[in-house]
Amino acid sequence: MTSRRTFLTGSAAVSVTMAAAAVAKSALAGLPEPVIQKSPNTQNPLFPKTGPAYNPVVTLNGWTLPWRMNQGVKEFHLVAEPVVREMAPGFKAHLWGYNGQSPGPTIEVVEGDRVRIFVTNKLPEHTSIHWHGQRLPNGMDGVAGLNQPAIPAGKTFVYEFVARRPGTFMYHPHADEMTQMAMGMMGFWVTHPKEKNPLIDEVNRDFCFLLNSYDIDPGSYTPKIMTMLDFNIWSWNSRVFPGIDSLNVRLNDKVRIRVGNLTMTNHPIHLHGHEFVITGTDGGPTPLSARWPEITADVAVGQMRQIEFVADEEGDWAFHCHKSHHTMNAMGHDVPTLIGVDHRGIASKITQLIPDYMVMGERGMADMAEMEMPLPENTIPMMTGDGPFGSVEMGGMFSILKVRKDQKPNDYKNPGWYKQPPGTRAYEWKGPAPAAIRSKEGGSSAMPRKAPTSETTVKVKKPGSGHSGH
Ligand SMILES: [Cu+2]
Repeated sequence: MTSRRTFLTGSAAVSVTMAAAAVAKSALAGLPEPVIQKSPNTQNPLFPKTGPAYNPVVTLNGWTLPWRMNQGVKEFHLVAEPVVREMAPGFKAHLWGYNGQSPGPTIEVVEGDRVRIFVTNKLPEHTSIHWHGQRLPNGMDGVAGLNQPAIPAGKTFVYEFVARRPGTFMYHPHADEMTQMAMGMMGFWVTHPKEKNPLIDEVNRDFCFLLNSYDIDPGSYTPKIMTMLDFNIWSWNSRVFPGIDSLNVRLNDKVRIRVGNLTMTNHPIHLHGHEFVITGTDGGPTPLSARWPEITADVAVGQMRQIEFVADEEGDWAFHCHKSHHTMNAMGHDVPTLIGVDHRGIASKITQLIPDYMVMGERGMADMAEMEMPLPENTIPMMTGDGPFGSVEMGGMFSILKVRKDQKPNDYKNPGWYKQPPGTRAYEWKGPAPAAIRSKEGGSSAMPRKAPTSETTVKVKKPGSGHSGH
């Protein structure tokens, strides 16, 4: 975490009081110095040093924007600009974002705060910011052309309103929206309740991230901006597994996870090992009578969901989108299903023409995770992530909830792999395998056939049935 100049120096956890005190009164009339983030790693939460205390959120592979107090107003400075985002180790994308990263920093305030946000446009075209879910004066809603003129390239606009209701929100441009969202312009917004709210529980850990998607050809850096539905990179906060940090919590912590969807499709977000309830949406806290246990929360396009649970099962629990192609990375789509196809002969013929040719998919796609196929530079492998027992065969929208007895309160460090107690892991059956009993009875059906028709014969190829493969 570095700042461009000296205002608000130091880490994301910089004391806002101290930073503000270090600035002469006259400087408060000027533009707050923007804080720029260089790291794609999850930053520590930003504890408030003034105003009501709250338990701050942790943005997965992101950070919270420091602010300054100016005569009772919380002032933030967002800079819309081109950024290089490391989406996973070995894979960088040329995106547009805010203050050095995509998504932009999380803005965290308290219900009733008067907020002033300076937005400087360093993009090559005009932009605006819409504050998704906020109650605000019409002229602050950020739809270019409707509520305000667009912010021209090189100019700074000021938004100001009171954060009137607590909850889970986001921000994004409302000018050339398809391009700017396809390029990664978005950010999270959390408004904490001012006082105890019967519908808002206090939690030990409060995580947030945005669902986003890109269309970046293997070997290239810049998203295709005309893609409407056929995206090939499915990310959380512009990171893909194994580049997404784990959610590290202490056993019996009450955990809240806030998710917003700025992709063009829905994402059923699924947690292993626990049940949760949806306690809020971008519309506000969910009434108690409308909460029920779930293990998958579908987050539709433009929606936000906050889920809560007690992390009372130790272990490393998968947490992912349940659309299986969203837990894969950039891939060609035109791959036929080859399961069960016998490649003998064909491969050797093709190899005479294309020396690097590899047979794929004959036994399923799991081989892909192990194969060291030559990939173009700046391409993330399709399925990857080494776990304690081999490849996790996942990419994209996948992470891990790590629940540990000895994780310290407010410690968000990755505790490493879970050590399972002896005798609690699935194991190989080594006894005899009796032959399957097959029924010799003829079946009956609701509409029996009059006479047998000719049968189509399909040969089933089983692993270890003599074909040696490659
Ligand atoms: Cu998904």
